[in-house]
Amino acid sequence: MTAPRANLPPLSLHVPEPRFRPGDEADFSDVVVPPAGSGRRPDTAAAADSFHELAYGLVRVLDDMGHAVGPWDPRLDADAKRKMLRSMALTRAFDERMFRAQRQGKTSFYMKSTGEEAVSVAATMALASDDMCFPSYRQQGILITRGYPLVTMMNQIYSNRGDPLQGRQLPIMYSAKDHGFFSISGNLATQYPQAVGWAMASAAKGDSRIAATWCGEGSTAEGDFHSALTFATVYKAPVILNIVNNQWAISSFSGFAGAEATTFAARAIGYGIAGLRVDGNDALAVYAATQWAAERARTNQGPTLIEHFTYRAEGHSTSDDPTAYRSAGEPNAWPLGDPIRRLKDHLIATGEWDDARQQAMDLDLAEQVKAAQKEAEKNGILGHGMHQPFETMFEGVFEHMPWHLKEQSEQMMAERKAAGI
Ligand SMILES: Cc1ncc(C[n+]2csc(CCOP(=O)(O)OP(=O)(O)O)c2C)c(N)n1
Ligand SMILES: [Mg+2]
Repeated sequence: MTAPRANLPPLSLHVPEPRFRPGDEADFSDVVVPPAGSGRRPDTAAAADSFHELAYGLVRVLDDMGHAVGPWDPRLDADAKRKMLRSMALTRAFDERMFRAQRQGKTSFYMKSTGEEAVSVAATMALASDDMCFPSYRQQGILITRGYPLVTMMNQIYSNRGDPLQGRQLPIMYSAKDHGFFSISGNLATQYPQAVGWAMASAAKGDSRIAATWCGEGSTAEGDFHSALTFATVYKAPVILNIVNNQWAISSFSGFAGAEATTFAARAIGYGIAGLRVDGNDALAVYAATQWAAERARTNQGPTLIEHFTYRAEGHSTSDDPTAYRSAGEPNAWPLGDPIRRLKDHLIATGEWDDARQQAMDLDLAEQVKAAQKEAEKNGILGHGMHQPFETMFEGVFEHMPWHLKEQSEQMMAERKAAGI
């Protein structure tokens, strides 16, 4: 090693450090939360470089009194808002039940979306039912909003006889082509280039369907994220690129993906893509932003990148213990509140809902989830025998099974027979 030059300061690296660790008091008073209704809503035909400030602001509709205000208010009727509330509450009830099922040993793994329900549910409501979604593992609200059977979701989680994926995917990594829900992959951010490619194909065929994709803020550090943005901007692909900034990537805080330097929505600017930063716990803002981005995509204005500023209120997965690395006070100190409570308060403030109806709804949803679980468990749970024929492990990859797989499958069956199993 050559000696450093004495007349220059030694170089050093900046290593990000989260602000609060276990035992610290969480204080988010310096997080800038602009008043609801304060940001402008450009025309959907406006050039992407004419509203850069929206990548640094925060689109918000619901104010502290529960009123919907400003140019982004999507002016939904009460029925649509009640459906939105119900789908978010159902997603939470489903998460609660499946989390417990994992703790009871009925499945090996589960991931909740607590606190982030608006990001999947409200966005799905703003899309057409045949638009194609390329989610990460934390947007189960898409399937729930589109009415996918809860029993089938649970069958997948239990990897049982009713699992349409025959136990070959990790629990919660659903795939539902007929519900416009692309197979979830454990490899972070692969869904981004896939969504852009699908959107490009849709346009190349002269179709009218658009694509939407979601990834976590941590996943934006993947190369796939950046190559997807390049393709999206070059070809003006009809795609909505969602970043769910829930502050954490397992135990790594958002600073490791670049959050100390700028916003995630600002990634859009370097690519010449329309960028919006949205209050992800405000279901009406998520709806409005998605509707705006969908209109841009449908009218060939190109892609929109939306950062949903939110907070992962619980652990990363059932394999995680967040008390080991973050302050226990963070979820409560988080300034944007809870998405379900905020929409509920809004509906009550406008006289379209009340506490008694909320309670009845929660009871009804809990019963619905419980009944679905009972049904799914008839098809088997973890550790209670083999739920799929052994040879299925070789099937489903190739349209016609190649000779070497046939050979391996036959060998396995012969060995099992010889061993008397
Ligand atoms: C390519 C790749 N690298 C690492 C992992 C391990 N891993 C799984 S989830 C995760 C954190 C992702 O965080 P984020 O993108 O913020 O999404 P969130 O879990 O917060 O929704 C990591 C590192 C992986 N699955 N794939
Ligand atoms: Mg995250």
